[in-house]
Amino acid sequence: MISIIILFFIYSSNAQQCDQISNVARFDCHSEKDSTKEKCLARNCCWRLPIKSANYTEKNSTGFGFVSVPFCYYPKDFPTYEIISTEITDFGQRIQILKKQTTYMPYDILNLTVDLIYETEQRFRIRIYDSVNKRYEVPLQVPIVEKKANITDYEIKLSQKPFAILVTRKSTGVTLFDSSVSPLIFADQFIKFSTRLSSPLLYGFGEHQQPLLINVTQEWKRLTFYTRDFPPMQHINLYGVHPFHINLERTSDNQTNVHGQFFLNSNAMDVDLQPLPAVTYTTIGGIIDLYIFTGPTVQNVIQQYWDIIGKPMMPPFWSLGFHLCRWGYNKIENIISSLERMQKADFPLDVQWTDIDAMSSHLDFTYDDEYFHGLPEFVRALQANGIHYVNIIDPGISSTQPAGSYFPYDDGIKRGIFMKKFNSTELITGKVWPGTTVFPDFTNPNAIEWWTNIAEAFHEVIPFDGMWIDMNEPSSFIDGSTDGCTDNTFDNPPFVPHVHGDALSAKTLCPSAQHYLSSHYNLHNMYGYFEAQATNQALKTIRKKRPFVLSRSSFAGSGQFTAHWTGDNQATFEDMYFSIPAILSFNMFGITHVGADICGFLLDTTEELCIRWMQLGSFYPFMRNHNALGQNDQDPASFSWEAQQIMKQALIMRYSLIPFWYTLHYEAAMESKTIIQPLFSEYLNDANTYDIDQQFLVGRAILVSPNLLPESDIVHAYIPQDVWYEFPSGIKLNSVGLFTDLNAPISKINVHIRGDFIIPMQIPGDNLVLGRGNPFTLIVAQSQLGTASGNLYWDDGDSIDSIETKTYNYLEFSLIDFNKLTINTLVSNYKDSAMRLDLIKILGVNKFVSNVTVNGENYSNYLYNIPDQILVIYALDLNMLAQSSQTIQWTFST
Ligand code: MIG
Repeated sequence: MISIIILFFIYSSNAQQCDQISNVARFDCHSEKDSTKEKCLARNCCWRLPIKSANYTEKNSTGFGFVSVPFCYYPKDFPTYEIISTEITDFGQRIQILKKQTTYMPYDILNLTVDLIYETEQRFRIRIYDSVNKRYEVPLQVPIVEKKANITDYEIKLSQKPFAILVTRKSTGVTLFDSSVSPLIFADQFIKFSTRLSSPLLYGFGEHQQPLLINVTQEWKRLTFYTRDFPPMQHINLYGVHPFHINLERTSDNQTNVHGQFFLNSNAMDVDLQPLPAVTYTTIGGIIDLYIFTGPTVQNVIQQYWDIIGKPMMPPFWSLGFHLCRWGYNKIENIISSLERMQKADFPLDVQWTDIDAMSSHLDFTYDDEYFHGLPEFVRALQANGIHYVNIIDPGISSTQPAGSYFPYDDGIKRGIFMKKFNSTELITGKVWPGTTVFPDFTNPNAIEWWTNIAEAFHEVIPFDGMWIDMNEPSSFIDGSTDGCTDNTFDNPPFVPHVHGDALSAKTLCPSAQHYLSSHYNLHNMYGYFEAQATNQALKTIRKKRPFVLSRSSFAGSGQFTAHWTGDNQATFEDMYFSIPAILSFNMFGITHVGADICGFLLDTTEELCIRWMQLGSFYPFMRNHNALGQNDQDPASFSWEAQQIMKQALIMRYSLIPFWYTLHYEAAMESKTIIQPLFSEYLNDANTYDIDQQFLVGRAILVSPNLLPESDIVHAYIPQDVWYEFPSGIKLNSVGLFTDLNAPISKINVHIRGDFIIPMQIPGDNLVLGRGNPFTLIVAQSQLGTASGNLYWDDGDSIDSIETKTYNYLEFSLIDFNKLTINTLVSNYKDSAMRLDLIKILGVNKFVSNVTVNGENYSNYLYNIPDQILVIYALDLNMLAQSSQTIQWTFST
C-alpha cells in the first residue's frame, strides 16, 4: 500500500518533466526485456504510451532487435552529474564531475574525472573514469597524446549543470557530439550515455548482418556487441566487435562532410539508435573512452581511426589468389579428385585448405593418418607446384587425452597458460569438437611461446603455409563450462545487453573465468584479437615469412594480424548480397583482407548461384570457396562445362588484376586506404550513392556491379557521374549519372574502369607463384582532360619486412595531355629481372593515332581501334625498371 502511494507521488511530480518529451527524444530507461510500468516507475522514470502521430507506427517492441519508441524513459530532471571543477592541462582539459545521489543501478560511481584530449587537428578523445579507483581499460596500444593540438577542426563546449559535452565542427557549426540529450549513468557494471547524431545516416557498427547504410530516419534500432558463434542473421551479435561508425553531415549548400566515432570499450554492450537522431551506448564495464574523427572525407576518417587501432597487415602475395576449401572432404582421396578435376579443367588455384575432418579425433595439431593418410607428402607435392596449404586450428585444447600423450595440453599445463575459473587455480573447461577442452589464455605472455612451439612441432610434420583460427569467440557447445558458472556479479551482472541466447555465457565461457590480464567478462570480445596476434607472431617465427592468418572472431585492430571471413553464411542469393555490406564494413574496420564463403557454406548451392558468387567473389579481397559438412561439392570443376567456362572467365579477371590488388594492399598498410569501398566514399555529395551496397569499388578505380538476383539477366545499377569504361572491352559508357539496367546474362559480371586511373595488370599463370614472372600490362583509362594515373607496388611477395626495409619496387604511371604516358620508378630495391611491360591499352582515344614513340624511338607495334577508341601498344617487352623514367608518346593525325 505504502509503495503504491510513493510511486504515485513520484509519477505525478514528474508529469511535467515527462510530458514535454517527444517520441524521438525519449531515451530508454528500461531496455531490459521485462519492462513494466512498475519497474519503470521504481527507477523514477516516465511511463507513457508513445504519442500518436503521423510517423509513429506501432511495432512489437519486445522482439529481438525490433525496438521502437520506449514506454519507459528518463524525465528531463533525472539525476545526473554536474561539474565541480575544471582545469586547463597540457593535453586539453580535466574536469571533475559529481552526482549527488545514486540512481537505479547498484554501485553508482559519484565522483568522475573527464579528460578532454585535443589529440590532433582532426582527432579528439573523451575519457570519463572513476576519480578514485582504477578500472579496467581496453589493452590496445593506442597513442598517448600529452600535448594539445593547437589548431583544431572542432570546438568543445561544456554544460555545467547538468554536465554535458558539446562538440561542433568549426567550419560548418554542425553538431558532432552532444551528450545533453540524456543523463549520463556511470555505475560499476552499467555505463550509459547518449549523443545526438549529425544525421540519421550511419555506417559501421559491426559485426552485424545488415545493409551498409544504417538509416534511422524513421526507425529505432538496437545493435548488440558481444562476440558470438552464430550463422549471420540480422539483429544478432556476431563473431566480431567493432564499435565504430561513420556519420554523414549534410549542410544546406549540399556539401557533405563525415565524421567518425569509436567507442574504445571491450565489454558487452548495446548500441541504441533513434530518429532524434541519437545514439546511446550501454556497456557493462570499463570506462568511457571515446574518439571523434572529424574527417572530413570518408578516407580521412578511416585514416584517423586506423591511427588509433593500427593499420592492416600486408598479406603474402599468394593469399590474393583463389582458395579452395571444404568441411567434409572426409578423406584425402576427395581432395585429390577435386584437385585433379580443377587442374584438368585448367582452373587457377593458389591455396588448398583442410578443415577439422582432417584432424585425428578433432585434436588440434594432428592429422588423421587413416582417412588422410599421406597428407604430409601430399602437402609437399602441392607446394612443389606453387600451391600453398592452410589448415584449421580451434582454440579448445582437449584435456582428456591420456597423460603424456598430447603435447599441446601437457606443455600448456606446464606453462600455466590455460584459462582459470574465478578466483581459483582450477582450469575452466568447455566442450568443443574434441570433447572436453581447456582454453588457452592468449593474453598471457607465456602463451605465445607455447603456441609457437606446438605449432612448430606440427609444422615439422605438415609444413602449412598459413593458419585458419576458427571458433575463437570463443565458442563452446555448452553454456559457461562443464561445471556451470558462479552466481557472482560477473556471471550475473545487474544488466545484460541484448545478446543472442540472453546470457553472457550462452555457448561460450563463464564471464567470471580468469585471464592473465583481467576477467573474461572484460576480455571476451578480444579473445580472437589476442589469438590472432599470437598466431601471426608464431607464423613469423616458424616460417620466417610473411604470415597469413584467417580469423573468424575479431576486434578493433585485428586487421594488423589477420584476414577475416564472414562465417557460416547460407547458399542463398540473400546471403550473397549481405556479403557486400559485410566486406565493405570490414574494410572500414581495418580488416581489409576479407571475404565470404563463396557459393555459400550452409545448404546446397545451385549452379546459377555458384556462378554468380564466383563472379562476385573474384572481386572480394579474400577469395575462398568453402562449403559445409554434408553439402554437395561446389568447387568450380564440379559443375557443367558451361558453368566452368564462366567461372574460369571470372577467375582470369581476378588473376589478371592481381598487381592492382597487391598495390592496394600496400596502400592500405602504408597509407591507411581501404581496399574496397562503397560508392558514397568517392561520391560524397551525391545522395544517390548513400544506400548503395549492391555495387562497390575496388580501390578507387574499378566499379563492380554484380547480378545478385536469381533468373535475371539485367542488373539495376547506379553509374556515378564520371567517365567509365567497360572492363575488359574498354568501351566507353555513354549514360552516366543515373540508375540504369545493365545487361547481365549469366555469363557476365559488370565491371567498369573509372576515367583518370591507370590499372597495372599481369598475364595470369596457373597460380600466382607460377605466374610471377609473366609480363605486365597497363590499362590507361583517360579522363575528360586526357589525364590518368596509377601505381604499382611489387616485392618478392613473402618477406616479412619488405616494406620496412624498402625491399620493393614502386612505380608511378601518369598520362598527361592526352598523349604522353610516363613510367617513373620511385623505388627499385627489389631486383626482379622479370618486370617486363608487354602491352598498354589506352581507353577513350578519340582521334586517329598516326605515330607512337617509346623513349623517343619510333615504335610500330600499335593498333588504333576506331569504333572503340582504343589505342593498343603491343609486344613492347619493355623492362619497367630500366631507367628511372620512361616515356611513351603518340601523335594524332591532323
Ligand atoms: O562448428 O570447422 O565457421 O567455416 O567449416 C563448426 C568446421 C566449426 C565453423 C566455421 C566453418 C568451419 C566449421 N566450423
